[in-house]
Amino acid sequence: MSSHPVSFYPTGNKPAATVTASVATAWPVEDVVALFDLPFNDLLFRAQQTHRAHFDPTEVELATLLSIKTGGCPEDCGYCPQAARYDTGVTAQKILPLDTVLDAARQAKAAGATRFCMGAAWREPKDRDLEHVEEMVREVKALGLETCATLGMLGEGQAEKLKHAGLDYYNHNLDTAPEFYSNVITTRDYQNRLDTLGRVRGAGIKVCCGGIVGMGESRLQRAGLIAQLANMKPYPESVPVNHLVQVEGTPLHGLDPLDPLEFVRTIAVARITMPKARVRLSAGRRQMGEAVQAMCFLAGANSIFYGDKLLTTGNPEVDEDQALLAKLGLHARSTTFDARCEVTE
Ligand code: SAM
Ligand code: DTB
Ligand code: SF4
Repeated sequence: MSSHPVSFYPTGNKPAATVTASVATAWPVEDVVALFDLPFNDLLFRAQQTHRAHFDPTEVELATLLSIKTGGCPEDCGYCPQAARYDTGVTAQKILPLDTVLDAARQAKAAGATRFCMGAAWREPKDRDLEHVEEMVREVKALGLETCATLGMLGEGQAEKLKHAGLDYYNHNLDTAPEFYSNVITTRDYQNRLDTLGRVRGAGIKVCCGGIVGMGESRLQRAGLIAQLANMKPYPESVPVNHLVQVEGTPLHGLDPLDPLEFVRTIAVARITMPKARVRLSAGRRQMGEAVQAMCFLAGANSIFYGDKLLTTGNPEVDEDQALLAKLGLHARSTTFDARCEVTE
């Protein structure tokens, strides 16, 4: 059993027989490591079995991202091109006007996306910023898209306002294991992130929470991140697994790249430990190539960011993604109602 404070390991969602006390861990980190250590084929077989028990294995969700407020962020996240303190060539911009956001949302819908995620380079939104975002959420939702926002830490009452505006998902990542966290970020701590996630849950908004791999963490630390996510009660409905996009000027630029098979393993372990979640193959696809992406789908990824840009960095072109999905016999999810993603246990 780990020596972390219990608040990092809330009671989890494994079958009751294996839960022996109210603080029992659904996925002790050593069980997660054991999954990572399986022979590759065994791990992928288990992930496929889990995936097929809960989802149509040929269906992939398409989520389009838009940076509604780019750059100039006061935080020091070591991977992020939008942190003002790093010289990355990203210039700070003001929040986008509503019309620009709605044009992008209409285009995303026309291209086949069902979810639209609005991202802002804030430590936390000010109330007057939030009012703009609430308006965006209301209008994007009215177009018939699922709405998601990622705006940084939320304060008292802010999640409720977003819920009232019609927000379906809030994205706030744990990013990495608690043990590795301070190597990457010092301007906010792990508990701050858990607090925001608690507010999101408390307001009845679905949780989109994942992390980044390839930041120099160990396998044990990758397992630690997955254990954190899987042990939330309930675990997140949506789990973005990002491969670090190395951006010149950020402290994490120049690291040795992660073995792509280790990335595939991370997806498989996320699928097995969070069977009903949408596991999103997120940042880093452009650098990955088709074969690695195909393995990620085999490992249980069933969502991607779709559109030629993430927030500030590139993503595969829409045509390329359409061709890849066709080549693999995958099809885009067509509805915004996802009963299987109602994670209740
Ligand atoms: N500012 C808000 C926050 O940090 O919560 C929202 C936007 S932030 C860019 C959202 C997430 O994008 C981060 O938590 C991180 O997981 C991911 N991200 C940022 N830069 C990345 C990079 N270079 N490679 C991979 N993922 C990245
Ligand atoms: C998430 O987990 N990944 C997305 C989204 N949530 C907001 C962001 C990826 C950002 C990659 C770097 C960039 O484009 O700036
Ligand atoms: Fe700011 Fe978010 Fe980037 Fe961190 S990840 S520097 S909080 S925009």
